Order: sequence, then structure tokens, then C-alpha cells
Amino acid sequence: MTGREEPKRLDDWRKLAEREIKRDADTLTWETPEGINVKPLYTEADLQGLPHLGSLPGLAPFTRGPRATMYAGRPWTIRQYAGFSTAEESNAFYRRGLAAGQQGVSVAFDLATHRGYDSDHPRVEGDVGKAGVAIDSVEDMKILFDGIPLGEVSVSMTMNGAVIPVLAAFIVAGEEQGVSGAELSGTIQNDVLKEFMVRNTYIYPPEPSMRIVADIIAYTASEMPRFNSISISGYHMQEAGATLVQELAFTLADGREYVRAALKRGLDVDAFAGRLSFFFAIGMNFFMEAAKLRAARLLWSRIMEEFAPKKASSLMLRTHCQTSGVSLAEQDPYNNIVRTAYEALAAVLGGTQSLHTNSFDEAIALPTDFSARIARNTQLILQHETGVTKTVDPLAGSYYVESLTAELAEKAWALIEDVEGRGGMTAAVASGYPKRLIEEAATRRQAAVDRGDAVIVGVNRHRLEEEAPIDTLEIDNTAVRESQIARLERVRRQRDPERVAQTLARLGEVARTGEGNLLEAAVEAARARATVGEISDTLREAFGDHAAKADVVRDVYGVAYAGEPEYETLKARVAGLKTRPQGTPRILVAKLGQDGHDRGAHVIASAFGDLGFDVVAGPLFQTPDEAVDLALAEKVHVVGVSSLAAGHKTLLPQLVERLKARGADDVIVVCGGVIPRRDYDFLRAAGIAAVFGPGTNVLDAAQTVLDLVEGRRRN
Ligand code: SCD
Repeated sequence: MTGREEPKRLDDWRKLAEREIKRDADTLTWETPEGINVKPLYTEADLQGLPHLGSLPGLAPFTRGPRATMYAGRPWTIRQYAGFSTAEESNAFYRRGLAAGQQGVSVAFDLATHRGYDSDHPRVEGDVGKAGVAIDSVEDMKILFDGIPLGEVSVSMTMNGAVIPVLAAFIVAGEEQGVSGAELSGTIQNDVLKEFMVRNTYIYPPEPSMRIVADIIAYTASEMPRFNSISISGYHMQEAGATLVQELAFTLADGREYVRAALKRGLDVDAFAGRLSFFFAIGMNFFMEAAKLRAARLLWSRIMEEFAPKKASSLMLRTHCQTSGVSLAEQDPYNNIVRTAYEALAAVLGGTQSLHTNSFDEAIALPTDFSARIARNTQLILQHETGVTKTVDPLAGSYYVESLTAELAEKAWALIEDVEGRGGMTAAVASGYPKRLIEEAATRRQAAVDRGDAVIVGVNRHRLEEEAPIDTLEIDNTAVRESQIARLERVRRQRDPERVAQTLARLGEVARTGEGNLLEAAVEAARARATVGEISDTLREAFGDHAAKADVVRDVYGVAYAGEPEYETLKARVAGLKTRPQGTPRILVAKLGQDGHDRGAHVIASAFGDLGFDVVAGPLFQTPDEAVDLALAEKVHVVGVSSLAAGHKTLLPQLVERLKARGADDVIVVCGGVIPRRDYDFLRAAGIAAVFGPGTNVLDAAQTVLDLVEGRRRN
């Protein structure tokens, strides 16, 4: 077709389309949360003038993939992220996975380890062994990889806060297995900027945290050439509610910032750029997710050009992907298998290097052997049965996908430049700008789901009348904690205390003076069997702790609902309470333990605030005692605890007890988050007035809280 014929033919199509649907064809255009108008039809005309077309895989700018042959030469790595309770149990789980076709290991640590606390620390009573494996010292690390040859199997470790002691322990565990640093392959997440934005397992303030990142890049560049020094992650942004454009832009802007930090440390760009790696989430917007990975490679290459590297591999974006956790539902959970399979296919069509597929029970608990098998097989079937590995970048040339690739790249670039104008990502993060944009997007999304505009099958459409319970895994937190404490005591008894003190003192000096490499010094301390907590505390003394400020987004949830009768009635009911003796209902939205997943808490705080509640947004990482102090100081009627990391059975009863002990048993306690149904009775018996599981409509929750407040008011 010639360029001249195209508009006329399109006109014919439009007439035909409008006859079919009996309305304007433009009404079929879908505006995505990214602000992209997805048309019902793309044609050759949409490809005209797209600047990125015509490239080849394996060659810059790598839009079509970082390798020339991609999966035809070697399929992506099946790398399932897992870890729970003790090192022994996690080790057995990895070995079973590897025997069943998994190709790489990926360690999930518990939140105590993430935040640099040993398992016997009083602040982490509810966290040990819960959402990952507890690692206190090299001895745990050795058990974790027992029988797994670290020179052959690549290991990813999701660690950011306590990255120095954990990576040091890994290096020493390798050494004691007979594998030198030079032979170790794998990836350390080491991406602290997104921790300040969304994931919250930071420990130190931004500046020393950036030094830690740079020191790790420097150390691995010289001592561990096969090891990827960082996994620059957008995954957690999308989990926190970011649009795909935000995920793309903030991740690449983070990457740019890390490159600058490493250059400032005196490194040559080609010495480290080839070992930077990335990590994205893959949600349900199928084609857009595939296009996102293509756009990411295109843009990263553009960013890296600025630093004038000599090696082509320095321009290359290689990435891991994980299917989306937030897209999974507690309701009708086998639907999650289907969701995960589509997302996995999108990741593969986008050209990922490594992939984790979620287990269908992930919205509720840690995977069982059964759910883990289905998740792994989802990838094995893609690799062996579907033929998708046979051709490189099969979506290339698609009118729709190429247009999306260009549009995502353009929108993300504008946001990257916006961040640049704010002084780069470290400055933007410090100002709270990206976090605020993500929280607004999350709140908008929640309103769309609650209103039914965004359909989730089994949740707000085609919901089952009755849900059949499924078997989920439960961790006995007390038993794990006891066994960790016993091993810690043994380690402390058997080591040379003088050597520990000396190596820790040296580490402290490196931290304080800025001279020397933190990881190098920590490796010495780990060899001497200093624990994760001790190494972290040494750095804490030098760097201090970071405390985030809790901000509440306003007028996003409410704006989406404005004028709707149900919403307005509820709002009027809240307003009505103002004139009663008790006044406006006050709620403390609390986070207990080391659980930093705060999207739910933010969305609740924001929606309740718009409804007219007085909302106190509690800080992260509170002990039950601290939450009670705050509740009493703020004279709240309700404490709403958001729990996503499985600490609820330990921490919630403690909270109720402490309130009682302080004579405040009229304060209503409710909770929400990832709480398995089997725990509901336990929590109610412990005095929790209402439990809001995953998929709860926020207006329903608000209604219940109001009922409780009206029925059980003070004075
Ligand atoms: C690849 N190779 C090929 C090839 N393709 N050789 C020939 N032909 C081809 N077609 C080579 C590569 O060069 C490499 O060798 C080796 O094969 C492995 O390939 P790779 O592409 O490097 O794959 P992999 O080793 O798996 O590395 C992938 C990443 C890495 C680069 C992306 O960083 C990674 O594995 N990341 C995983 C991160 C992760 O699992 N994170 C979990 C986060 P050489 O190396 O010799 O060149 C979980 C998380 O945060 C969850 C949420 C939460 O906790 O909050």
C-alpha cells in the first residue's frame, strides 16, 4: 500500500468499525494508567518515522535483545526466588528445585537479616525466618549452599540494607567451599535508591548507602569478574503501584546515578558497566510489558552513551524479570496460575535473561512444594513445548508493539529528564518526588479496582460465592528463632573474640574515614565470624540510621469517587460524627516489625483521609509498645495494622495485650494485608475486631471500621 492509499483505506475501516459498534470508533481507544492511548487498530502508518526501528539483536542499542541468538542460543535462566525459615530448609528447597529443572538459585532473606539484625535481637521477634531465610553468620551461609557448587550454579541474593555483611558472608562461604571470588557467579541486588522509594529495607541514610553501592561495584569489578554487582530494580516500584512508565524511568534514572557514583569512586566505566544488571516486574498489560523491556534496552544504551564507554557490552541492558505479585488474588487462587503464565510469556517476548514465576499461593503465603512445582513448570513448558525460544524477538515489526516501544521510551525519557532537572535521582528520592508519584498511581489504581473499572476476575467480577480453602505453608517462627539463637551462641562461643574485635574496629575505621573498601574490610570480619548484626552495627555507629517521613497522599482516591452515592453517604457519615461528643474518628495506620511493604498502608491512609477520618500515619518498623505509645499520644479510636510479611500472629496479640496493660482496651484494633484465612479465628480470639484480607474493597473496610467505632465509642 502506498502512503497515499493508507488514509483512505483507514477511513473505510473507520466507517466499517463504526457500523459494527454503532458509535464513534474513538470510544474504543483505551487510556492506560501510563497516559498512553491504545488504539483499536495499528497500521503500517504507525511505524513511519519511529527512530528505533531497524536494529539487530546483540548489537547496540540492543532493543531486540542483548545476545545475537537470544533463546535460540541459550534460553533464559529459570531462577526462582525462594527462602524461608532456616538455612537447612531453604537449602533442601533449592536442591529439590535444581534437580527438577530450575537453573539458578535466588535467595530471599528474612526481614531481620535485611535490616541487619541478628535473630536474637528483641526488635525482630516476629520477623525471624518469616518472609525468607534467616542468616546470622558465615555458618548459616555455608549451610544454605551446602552441596550446591558455587563455581557452577549462579546465585542471586536479594539484599540491599545489610548488603555488606551478607555479601561478605557469601564470599567467605564460597572460599570455604573451595571457590574463589573470581569463580563466583551471580548477582547481588544492592539497589538502595529504590529502597528509599518503595521497598524500605534500608538501614543507613542515603549518602553512606550510596557509598556502600559504589564500594561493592568497585570490589566486584576487581575481585569477582563473573559477578553482577547490582540489580537495578523497578520490580518493587510496580509492586508499590507505579505505572510502567514510572517503573521504567525511575529504574533507569537510578542506574544512571549508580554509574555516576562508581565513576566518582575513580572506576573506569568499562571496568564495571558490563556487570550492571536490571530487574523488572511483569504485570498483566501483556504487550506493554513486552514493549517495556525493549524500550528499557533502547534507553539504557542512550544513557550509557553519555559516559563514552569503549566496550559495546557497557551499553547493554541485561535483566531479570519476575511476574507481578500484586496482580495475584487471594480469591479463586488457581486463576493466579493463568495470570502468571501470561506474564511469563510477556517477559519472554520482551527478551528477559532470567525469570521468576510466582506461585499461585503467593498472595497468601510462602509457596508449598506443589505451588512451586507449577510455577517452575510454567517456565519449563514455555522453554520446551511452545517453540517461543526458536526465534529472536518475535514481536519485532508489530505495528502495535513497535509503537508502544517508541511511546513508552518517549514518555519514560521525559520523566528521566524531569528527574535530571531535579538534580538526579538521589536528590529526587530525598525530596520524596518519585515516591509521591508512585503513591498517587497506587491510590488511583485502588479506586479503579474498587469501582470495578479495572476488572479482576474472581475479585470484582465473577466472584465465587464460596471459596474452597487451599493448603498453604506455615512457618513456626518460634522454632526457627530458637534454632537460630542456638547457632548464634555456638558461633560466638567458638570464635576468637580478639580477632572479631580487631576486624570490626578496622571496618569502623574504613567507614568513618572513607579510606579503603567497606566490603573488603567486612570480608575480614566475616572470616573471623563476626555476625551480620555486629557488622551492621559497626556501620550503624559510623553512618547512623535512616528514618523515613510518612506522608499521606490526599485527594486521589476521593477524586476518583467524587459524586458517587455510596462514597458520598460514607463521607457524610464520617462528617456526622464530628458533631458528636467523640468527634471525628481517628485512626492510626500502623506498621509493626521489620515489614516495610507500605503500599497498602499508604492507600488506606489516603482513602480514609479523603473520607474524612483523622489519619495518623505511623512510622515503619515499630514494636507493639511503640505503636501503643503513639496510639495513646494521638488519642486514636482505632489502630489499623497493615501486615504483609507474616508477622501478624506474633505482633498483633502483643499489641492488644499492651493496649490492655495501659488501660486502653477500648481502642479498636483491626488489621489488613496478606493474612491467610486460617489465621482469622486466631486473630479474632486475640482481640482483633476485623481482619481485611487481600482484595478487600477499601470502602467496605471503611464501612466496617465506622460500624465498629459507632458501636464501641469511648466516653
Ligand atoms: C546467555 N549466554 C549466552 C547466551 N545467552 N551464551 C551464548 N549464547 C547465548 N544466546 C551466556 C551469558 O553471557 C552468561 O555468561 C551466561 O550465559 C548466563 O546468561 P545470562 O544472560 O547472564 O543469565 P544469568 O546468569 O541468569 O544472569 C541474568 C542477569 C543476572 C544478568 C539478569 O543479574 C540475574 O540472574 N539476576 C537475577 C536477579 C534476581 O533473581 N533477583 C530476585 C529479586 P557470562 O556471565 O560468562 O557472560 C527478587 C525480589 O526482589 C522479589 C521481591 C522482594 O523481595 O521484594
